[in-house]
Amino acid sequence: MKVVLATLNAKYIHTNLGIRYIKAYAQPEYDIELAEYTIKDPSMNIITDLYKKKPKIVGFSCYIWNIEQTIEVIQMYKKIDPNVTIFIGGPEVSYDVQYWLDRVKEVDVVVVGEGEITVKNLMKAIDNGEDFSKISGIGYRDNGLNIVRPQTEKLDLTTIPSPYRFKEDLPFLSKRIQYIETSRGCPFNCQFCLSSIEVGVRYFNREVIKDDIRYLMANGAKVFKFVDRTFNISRSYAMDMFQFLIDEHVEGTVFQFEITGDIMRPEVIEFLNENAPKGLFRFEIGVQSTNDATNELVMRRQNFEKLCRTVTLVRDGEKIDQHLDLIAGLPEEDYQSFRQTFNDVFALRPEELQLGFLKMLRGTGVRLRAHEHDYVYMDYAPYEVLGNNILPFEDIVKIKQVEDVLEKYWNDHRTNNTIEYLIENEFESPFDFFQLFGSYWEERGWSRIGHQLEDLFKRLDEFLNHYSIKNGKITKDIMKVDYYLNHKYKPRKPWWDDSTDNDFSKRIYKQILEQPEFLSEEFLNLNLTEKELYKHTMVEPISFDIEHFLQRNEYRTGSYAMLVYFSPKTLKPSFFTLEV
Ligand code: B12
Ligand code: SF4
Repeated sequence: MKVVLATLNAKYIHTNLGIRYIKAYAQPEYDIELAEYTIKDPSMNIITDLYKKKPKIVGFSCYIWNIEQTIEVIQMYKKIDPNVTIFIGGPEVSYDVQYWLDRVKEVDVVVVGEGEITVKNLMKAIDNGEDFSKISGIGYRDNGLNIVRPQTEKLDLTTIPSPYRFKEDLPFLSKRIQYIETSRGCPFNCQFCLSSIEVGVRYFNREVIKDDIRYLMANGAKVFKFVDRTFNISRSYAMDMFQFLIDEHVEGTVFQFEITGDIMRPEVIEFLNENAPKGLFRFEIGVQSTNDATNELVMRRQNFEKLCRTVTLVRDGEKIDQHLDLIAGLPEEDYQSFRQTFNDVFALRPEELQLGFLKMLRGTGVRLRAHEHDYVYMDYAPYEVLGNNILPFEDIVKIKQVEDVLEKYWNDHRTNNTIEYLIENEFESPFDFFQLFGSYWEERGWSRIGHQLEDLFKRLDEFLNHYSIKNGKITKDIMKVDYYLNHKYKPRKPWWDDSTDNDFSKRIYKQILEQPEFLSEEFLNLNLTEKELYKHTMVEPISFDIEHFLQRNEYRTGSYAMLVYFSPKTLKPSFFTLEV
């Protein structure tokens, strides 16, 4: 009996852990074949590939990112092989089972929740020619009636076999993300999240997981993401795992975690700041909203003060990158309140800040009570919110404009110094800067065209000219610093008047060669020959002392030259000042 479990991942780098667990659990009685595609693959290619495998049963793993295309694939596939039995499972179809049975007639069984035990039971039943009436955790049709049987058995995660040891995965371990689960379930009740529905938290066997991680690292895996709903619920469990990863990690590996910021103990972070190698860990912290009324409505208990303490400690430790998430469109969070949330969180200067828009996931409290806040949202996945009683669609569109420039300018860290200056000196708040810039960006039609890195500077400059900021000169110069932090060459079309730049740099180079003592000791220690000076440095006029700025974060204005040295070894720039 040939069984194939298929899925469409969001991108090639992702893998599907769910179908691997189901395969591992079905062995040795059943040997399931896995087939992974991506949502970019044409449905025709997917059905052609599946057809070649000649399965008797095909199971599809369904999530918000693949459901609509999966349905298309299922409907096409059933036409070419009407005798195949089709199961669907996964978080997207574990709720509203009646709806899926009614909508996708080509599907024979919908599996509800955890799939390991259920899929094995289904295969046994099919193998023995039995009907499905004794199997729990499924929805199916019987004489035209939809039957939905709730799940009764919970899997013992401490004895579950490893999903990481399949030979066919070996060639891909270094190229794809390895998802690791050390627990299932979440003790919190956030009403927009599917994980709030499952009751209780169950743990896997820690030592087995450690062995799996050792095996994966030894076979080339580099990027690991722990999919635990909140990794740090148990302090001792988290500490034990952190210690293991610090002790045994292979150079170049990265481990990402979803962390609940406010329950993280300071001593855990102090431990990580002291012991973790830089870049080994990356934290994702969902802040979502700082509005207390909103958090209360979605039953999210969050102590923002404690969360700030965690984020600040992590940031100051400079060991761990942090990614903070916000959700726009939550109940009672209007545009002004979201602006406040954004500013509260931006004040923490996370390396990455992501704006998401509320998705009314099937099964969640916000969806069940959508009428209480007059929600309108997309009928099909991703069920994104289009408005509610206090956030009209126009405001959602405006916030999307913020998201666009935030990604390009802040999250990519191309203009950090410029943004810091602008929000401190020119705009009322960080949100206002991103909003005004985002709206201008859209007006100019830039969201529809591609751009090179250099263009980002030109576009920011164009916006700032349009906005007539007070300190245009200094801002242009800070942009120069940001530019040379990432580029070795002068921009093709500079955003400043460069008509006298050539004469200026000739004069400065002459001065450097004749009187090097006017430069700092650090520069003199480089011992550059004349040839090296021309080859590895750039000179630009600048209206503030760049060394002073980099050391003290203060702008001492005047007439200066900025000398940038690009080390051929480290490829990193160093900045020097010359008063002119
Ligand atoms: C990895 C991940 C991603 C990856 C995608 C990975 C991939 N394969 O392509 C990325 C980062 C891209 C992602 C993005 C998003 N995600 Co996500 N993501 C996850 C995460 C963290 C892990 C999934 C996992 O491996 N779990 C562990 C496995 C073992 O559990 P499982 O997948 O549920 O599988 C079990 C059962 O569902 C079932 N099952 C699964 N497949 C099948 C198949 C068959 C045939 C059967 C019978 C049973 C079955 O059995 C499995 C074993 O018990 C989950 C949260 C979580 N911890 O589960 C969220 C989650 C799946 N994501 C979610 C959401 C909302 C999103 C986003 C919309 C968030 C956003 N930014 O707005 C985006 C959408 C992206 C897009 N392009 O549209 C929701 C799911 C909503 C849904 N209905 O699908 C989850 C559950 C988070 C949550 N708590 O709300 N995500
Ligand atoms: S948002 Fe996070 S903390 Fe809240 S229920 Fe979901 S996983 Fe748990």
